[in-house]
Amino acid sequence: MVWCRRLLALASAVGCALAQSSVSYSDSGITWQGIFDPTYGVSYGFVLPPTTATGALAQEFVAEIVSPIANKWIGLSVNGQMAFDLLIVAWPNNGQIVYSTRYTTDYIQPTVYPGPIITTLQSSVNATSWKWIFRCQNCTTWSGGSLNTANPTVPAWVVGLIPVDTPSDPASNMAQHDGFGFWGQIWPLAHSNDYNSIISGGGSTPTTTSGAPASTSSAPVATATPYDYIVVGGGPGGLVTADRLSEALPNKKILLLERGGPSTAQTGGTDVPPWATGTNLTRFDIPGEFQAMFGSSGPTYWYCSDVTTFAGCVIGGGTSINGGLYWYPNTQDFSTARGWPASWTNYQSYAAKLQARLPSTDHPSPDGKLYLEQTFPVMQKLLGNLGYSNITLNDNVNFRDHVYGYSAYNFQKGKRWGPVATYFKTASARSNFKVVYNTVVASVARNGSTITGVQTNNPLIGPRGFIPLNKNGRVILSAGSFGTPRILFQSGIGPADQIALVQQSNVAASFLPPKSQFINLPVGMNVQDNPSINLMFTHPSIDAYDNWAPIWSSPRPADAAQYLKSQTGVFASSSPRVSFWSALGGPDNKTRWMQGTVRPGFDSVTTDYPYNASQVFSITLYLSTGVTSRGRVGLTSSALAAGALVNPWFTDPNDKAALLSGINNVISGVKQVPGLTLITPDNTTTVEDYVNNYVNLGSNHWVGSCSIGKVVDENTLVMGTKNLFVVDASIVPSLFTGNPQGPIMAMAEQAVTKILALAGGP
Ligand code: 6FA
Repeated sequence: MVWCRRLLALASAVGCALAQSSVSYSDSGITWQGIFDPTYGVSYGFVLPPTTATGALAQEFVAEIVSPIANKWIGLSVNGQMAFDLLIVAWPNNGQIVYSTRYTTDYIQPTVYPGPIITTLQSSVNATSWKWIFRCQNCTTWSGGSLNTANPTVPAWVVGLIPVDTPSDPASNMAQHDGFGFWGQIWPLAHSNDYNSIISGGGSTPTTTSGAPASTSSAPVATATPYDYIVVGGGPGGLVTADRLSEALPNKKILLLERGGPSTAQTGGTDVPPWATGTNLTRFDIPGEFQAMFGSSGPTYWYCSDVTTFAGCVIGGGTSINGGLYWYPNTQDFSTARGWPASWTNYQSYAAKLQARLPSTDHPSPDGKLYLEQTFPVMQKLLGNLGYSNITLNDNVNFRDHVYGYSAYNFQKGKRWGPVATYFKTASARSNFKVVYNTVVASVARNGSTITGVQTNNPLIGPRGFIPLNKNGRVILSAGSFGTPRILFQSGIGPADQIALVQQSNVAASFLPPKSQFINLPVGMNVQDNPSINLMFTHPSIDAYDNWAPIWSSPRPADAAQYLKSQTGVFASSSPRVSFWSALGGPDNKTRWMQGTVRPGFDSVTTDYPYNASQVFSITLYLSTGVTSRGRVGLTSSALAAGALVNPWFTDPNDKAALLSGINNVISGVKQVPGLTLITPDNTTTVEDYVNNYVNLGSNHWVGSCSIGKVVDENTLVMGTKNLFVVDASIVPSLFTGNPQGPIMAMAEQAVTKILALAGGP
């Protein structure tokens, strides 16, 4: 089995930010330079020989791994890479530690690598944890690589929760790891004049770890800076919130914690496609690289590794990796009919604030021209015949029945723009604002209903990663529809079954408050996501743009050159070109809206027809506002991954019936457009069967897991707490009319205004 392609790309990304750096700590009588990872509860430490060492002694180190027993195997990558790096794997078996050094030249199962000599200096295995202290000789050079201890480097750890195939065999195969991470190892501080004593067994006192390492002396300790507001998560909700807080409260300290790293060049991102080498145009900056986000170009480190659906885990959250479709909110988006409290319906001034900061465009190329627009005239014929009108969609936000127009984006200057180039930029310029990357918030610490701080995996910013609040301070969770519920569960807030899962995790359980302080709220319930169906067509006029396949490594030269020269052309836009809406009746007499998004190319074609792949385009039909189906999100594994527990699509058959009628209506117009052929579904599949058997109905627009009125009150305060707020998609009680990032930012503008106005804050 493979380990993980992501190691390579992440190492370079983390190298820019190094948010979690090693610190000095003591364990077993040895002073280590290393880190504590609270997600899996593991300490990793190193000691180097004195700086005066020469010869063989200069080519070795001593290291330790201290892990909860729940981790079945652990790996270290000395330089943070998968291929051409020295890898060390270890696991407990029958009271002993079994280990080997490994190596690979590709992203496949690493095999045993014979050069290094490992000697166990100390090991212990008990019911709750295991510890391994070892000497690694001939470990600073290997085939094609070396460890340079003169400077800090970025090693990586991996954790496997599934036992290796043959635990007694040091050469055993293992499945892909369940978690991984990087840190900045400050090697120059790892040298020890006691090294000779350590390798001969002196300078250390054998100990047996009891309980999770998080509660032992093995966790590094740093001093804490308290903050007035801690915002967790740098997606659209968090960025608008952090910016407005730092603007309104110049004398208060605002901290933004983001679990991912940089994205666009403005944020320190350096992930530039090969055709743009030498520029600062990263994959996150170039809208036309959107389709390459889905993995055709290799590692996909920008997605949250522990969320079982697509979710962005870099600064900007979803807005840094999404298609950029951007709709201003309309009246029904914030209506009481859609679950909003009456105090929220006056949304227009907040939408206006958003529009002033981040206007939309339906002509994303700065030269004002439209590119790759062949789908527009085809859709004009198809939808025109069906009674649709052509409008400028964001100029007519309340007109959403039988309308179509050019897709609107939040791109500017030919680049992805969104909340990162606006709200985050202004916040970052303020001295009262600080952002820390690569820092996962596991939980909030609380004393009953009062939050006292946040527990992170970053020991550099607080003792064992803990960051306290100032008096009257507040925490705002903006970790998204999956991330925020997980933090709440790990803080003892949510349904009993989810907190019970946290209690089963050694490390996470150690941060829970006493049972008497658990708060039972329907966190994770009431979830919605647009059910969506793709239809694929061909038309002789269409340019399928090679189905976007070469856009990362070998795009069409003229388009690449044009973009590099002036950020104009095809690459100034993501893939969608046309958007449309209509209102649908349902068997239950409720109105549901349907949105359509049209783009050249396709995801997959299933057809008995011969078809010309260079002429394919797709229409995605989503059921939008008015959807009545609901699902549930929560913890999906013992490693506390997050995902859907109950899929939210078509739990009400009336939703399916409504969408089916909308699909049939669009298909009914096909025959009237010369040259237009529906290829998926083809004429061997009925539309009904196609919809019934559709595998992934999701749209990545999840809302509702901390719905306003159910989990948070009308000030977005988590019920039962005094100073914990949520501002992200999770508080949205019902799906918006269009793709959600615009209304989410307008929501955040309103939420932060309410939070600032609420008495009792800092
Ligand atoms: N929405 C649109 O309006 N238009 C689109 O074109 C569109 N396309 C997509 C799309 O193509 C994909 C693949 C995805 C995944 C989403 C799309 N969306 C689109 C939806 C839109 O991006 C989301 O609805 C929107 O970003 C949700 O905003 P939130 O603020 O609620 O949450 P995010 O997930 O964006 O951000 C959460 C942040 O918190 C991330 O930066 C994450 O790294 C961070 N975080 C999570 N857990 C954390 C933790 N424990 N500690 C610290 N940080 C954490």
